[in-house]
Amino acid sequence: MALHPLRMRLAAASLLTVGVLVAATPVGATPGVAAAPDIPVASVKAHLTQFQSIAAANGGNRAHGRPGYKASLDYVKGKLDAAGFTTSIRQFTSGGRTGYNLIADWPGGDTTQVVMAGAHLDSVTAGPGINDNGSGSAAILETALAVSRAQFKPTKHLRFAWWGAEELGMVGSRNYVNSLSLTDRSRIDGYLNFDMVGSPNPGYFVYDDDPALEKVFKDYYTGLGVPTEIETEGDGRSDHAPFKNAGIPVGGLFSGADYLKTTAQAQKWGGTAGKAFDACYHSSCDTAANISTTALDRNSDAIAYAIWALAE
Ligand code: DTR
Ligand code: CA
Ligand code: ZN
Ligand code: ZN
Repeated sequence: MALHPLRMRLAAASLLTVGVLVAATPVGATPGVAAAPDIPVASVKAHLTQFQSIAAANGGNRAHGRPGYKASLDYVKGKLDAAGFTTSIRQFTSGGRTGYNLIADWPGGDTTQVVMAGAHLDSVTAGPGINDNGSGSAAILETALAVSRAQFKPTKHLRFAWWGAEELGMVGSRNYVNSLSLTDRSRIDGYLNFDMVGSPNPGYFVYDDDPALEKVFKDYYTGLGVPTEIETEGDGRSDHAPFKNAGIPVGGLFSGADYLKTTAQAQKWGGTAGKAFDACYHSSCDTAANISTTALDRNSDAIAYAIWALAE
């Protein structure tokens, strides 16, 4: 096994400074700032496989008020509990059916400065909802698990959320925001939303609602050399809207729904011009095959980058 150069430097540094706490800083990194991990896309896809199986075992969907929704929630909660998160299920009612949000807090950090990331976990009734929104749900789940693996100790407090009944009009996220006191709302520094981040004919769209949050994602993509555009496919059409309406800064990523990719977009991003970003949007074919691994990987890594940068 070859020693990683950073580990070699760490080993050398600790030999030279016995009894003194030192940390080697990788070239190009800021001292005292932990680097965000690379999120393993295979692990994100493994969660998608689980969501697909859950839908298959529950009438083909994971929709609000159906058994596939609660099974999805229990799967995510089990992973988070095992990783050391403090989880809570918040119940609400919509259309005569019980809905559930899952909130997961990472212990520690300043709870008057909360960095929050969320994704809706419900599908439409037409299908298993793997891109919409197994993708965002799995990407933030794996980021949360990476926080635990790294035993990340950020200055700010980290909170993750999986929303119910987004497809009925952002019911779960609105219910959550309404449940917060004005003080608790003011403690949320920023809310990041991830709804459709693995579209099969992807675009790379960044929410432009808040300049500071927008910049973090743009910086990540600039580093990758991948151009981005401002998200315009239905502004406010996802769970960031209730937060924004409550005066909380919001940001997020999106890889496109039923709008068609233009020729200019296909030139810069690849894929097929004249075809929808997600031709299986809200359809039974939104399965595990309806995912661009590249988009899912880039967006998952961008989420981790943003969480690390904003929380530190
Ligand atoms: N509301 C989403 C799909 C959607 C459409 N436009 C946007 C823009 C930003 C995020 C998501 C969306 C859904 O069907 O769940
Ligand atoms: Ca990755
Ligand atoms: Zn949808
Ligand atoms: Zn969605």
